[in-house]
Amino acid sequence: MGRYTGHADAVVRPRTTDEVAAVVTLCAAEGVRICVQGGNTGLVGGSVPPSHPDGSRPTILLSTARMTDVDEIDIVGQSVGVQAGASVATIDTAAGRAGLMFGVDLASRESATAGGVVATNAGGVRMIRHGNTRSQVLGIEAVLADGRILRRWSPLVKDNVGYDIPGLLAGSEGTLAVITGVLLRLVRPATGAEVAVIALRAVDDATALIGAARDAGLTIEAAELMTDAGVTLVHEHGGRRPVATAAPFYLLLEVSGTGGVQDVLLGVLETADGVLDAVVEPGPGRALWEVRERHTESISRSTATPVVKLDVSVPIHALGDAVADLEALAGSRDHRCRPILFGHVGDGNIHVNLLDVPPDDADGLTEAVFAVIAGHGGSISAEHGIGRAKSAWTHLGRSAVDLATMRAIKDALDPQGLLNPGVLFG
Ligand code: 2HG
Ligand code: ZN
Repeated sequence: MGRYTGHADAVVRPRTTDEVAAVVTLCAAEGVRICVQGGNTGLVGGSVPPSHPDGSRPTILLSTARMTDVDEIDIVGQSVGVQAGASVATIDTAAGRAGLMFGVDLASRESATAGGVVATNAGGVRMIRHGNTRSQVLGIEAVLADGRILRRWSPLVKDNVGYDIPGLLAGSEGTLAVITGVLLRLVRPATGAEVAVIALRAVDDATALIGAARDAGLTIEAAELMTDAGVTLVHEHGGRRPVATAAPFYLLLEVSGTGGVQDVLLGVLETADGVLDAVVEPGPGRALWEVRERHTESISRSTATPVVKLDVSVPIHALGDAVADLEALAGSRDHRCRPILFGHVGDGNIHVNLLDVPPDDADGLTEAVFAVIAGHGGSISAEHGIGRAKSAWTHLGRSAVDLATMRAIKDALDPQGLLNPGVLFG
């Protein structure tokens, strides 16, 4: 993104949990701060060390790049234990060899790591079907801020003894412990999947179509919204236009079911409102997915100033109005920039990307977007987390008591404030 820079006095690349524990023990004794980095694909600056003003404590970058082991798949129990640095693609490939899959998928799958997606509770394109990363975590191994190793590692589906520590570390953004390993739930891949890109007149046509597909008995595997501006930008960077007819909005819909999925899907498309054109591709539909997955990179290559990237969500019934308000805001006299909106429409999640924003207007524009989202009862962070990008605005998403509770947990687990300083709490 070209937005975040920082300083590390050293980089350590441990291979084992014991090595991580040894490093953290030393850091705790010497008051050294630790920024953990997995694939470094996060979009809120959470894996970039802080800058280094005079007199600040030394910081190390702890990279999980060498912690890439993937255990043997437990086919009956549908789970796998992995080290934190194993990539999402590696885990999914290993699961695939056993006839299973990892329920989390995202465009950065080749680089994003297990530790990173758990630490950020990543959402991704399969969330509508299998839930977020937190729901895939059966067990966790982590090094606490004092160097002790915490291991809750049970494949039991039912195990109700006290606090949900794996659930707490999921989404903790490196602020509570260093995640070194994860025991992940695996899921069964869809049968008979079909992928369609549908050119649509309006956002509300997309949500109605998703409902109609469900009513027709189809299972929604993914539902992604794109705009003409986004598709055109990807096309300018070498991507294919998915549908011949240009339209204000496009819905990428992946559905599955038992028998005759394509016929059922075509029936839904024929009767749905606002459909201007559509193309259907059986199987994994990689060619159709390409245009969606190339959005982030095409955006980064097209903006004159660092992109203002805001990952927000609104109730599904408010999506159409929220998108209209955001586009109007970007074109208003007060804030001139180029908006590219896309995202996981089935989850009410819009990725607001604002290009060519004058640097002195980045914060003002961010606040204006958050005001629109608040007006529709939405969230300032749908799936990317808080990181450094949004730490000044957590009060817009959580009450004072809620924030104080988070702070109390942080202080209890990391009393010296060594783990990922500047992230989440600012
Ligand atoms: C995606 O859905 C990612 O592709 C990135 O969450 C979103 O670049 C973005 O705004
Ligand atoms: Zn996303």
